[in-house]
Amino acid sequence: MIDPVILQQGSDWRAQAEVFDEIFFVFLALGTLVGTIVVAYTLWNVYKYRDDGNRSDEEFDAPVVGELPTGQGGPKAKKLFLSFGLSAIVVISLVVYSYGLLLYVEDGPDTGDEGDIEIMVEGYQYGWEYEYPNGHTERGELIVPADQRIDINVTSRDVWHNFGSSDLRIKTDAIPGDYNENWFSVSSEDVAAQGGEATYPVECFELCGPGHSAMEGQITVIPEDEWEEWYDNTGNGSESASIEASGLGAVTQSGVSA
Ligand SMILES: [Cu+2]
Repeated sequence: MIDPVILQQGSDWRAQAEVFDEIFFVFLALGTLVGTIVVAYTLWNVYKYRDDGNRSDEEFDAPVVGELPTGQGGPKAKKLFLSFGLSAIVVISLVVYSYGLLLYVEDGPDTGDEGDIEIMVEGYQYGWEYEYPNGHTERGELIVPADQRIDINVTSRDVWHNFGSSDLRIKTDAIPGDYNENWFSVSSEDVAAQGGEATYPVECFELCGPGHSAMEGQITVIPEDEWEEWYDNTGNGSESASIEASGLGAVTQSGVSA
C-alpha cells in the first residue's frame, strides 16, 4: 500500500523544524565567531592605544567629523575596505543561504505525482475544527499519517486566530473569509521514537477573546498504515469504498480546494 517512491522522497524531506534549527544554528555560530573577533580586536586596540602619557599632541591622528578615516590610502584604508568587504560577503552569503531555505519552507517538499493530504483547519471561539478530504471532521485533535506531506488550509469562522504548533515550527493566521496554506511532515522515525504515536501541542497565537489561552489542540501523527485504517472508517460508506479501491491517490484527488 505504501509507495516506495514516497518513502524514498520522504527520507529526503526536511521538516520545517529542521530547517529553522539549522538557520538558527548557523546564525548563532557565525554571530558568536564574528562577535568574538570584533570584541577581541576592540579590546586589543583599547590596550594598544591606551593613554600612557608618552604621546605628544602632534602625533595624535584624531578622527575628523564627517570624514572616513582612510589615512590617504595607507594601512587604515586597507583595514577599512577589508572590513567593509568581509561584512558585505558575510551578509550577502547569509541572505542567499537563508532565502534559499525559506523558499523550501514556503513551497514544501515535492510530492511528485502522489499529491498530498489537504486538510481544512477552521478556528472558532474557542477551538479548532479539521475537515479531511472525505468530509470527515474532527475537533481538537488532528490525526495524520507519518511520511506524508500534510497541507493545511487555515481559516476562521468568527474572529482572527492563529493556528500554530511550536514543536513543528508552524504558525498560520486564521482569518475569516481568507485561506492561508502551510504544510508539515513528520517522519516515521520520529513517530517510532515517540512510541508509535507522535503528538504535538497546538495553540492559538492570536489574542481572540477571553478563552484564547484555553484554545488548544493537538496534532497526532501515527504510522501510515494505521492512519489509512482509521481514515477508511471515517466518512460515509461510498467514499470509503473508493479510497480502498484506488489507494491514497483517491484521497488526495478529492482534496478540498478553496
Ligand atoms: Cu484563537
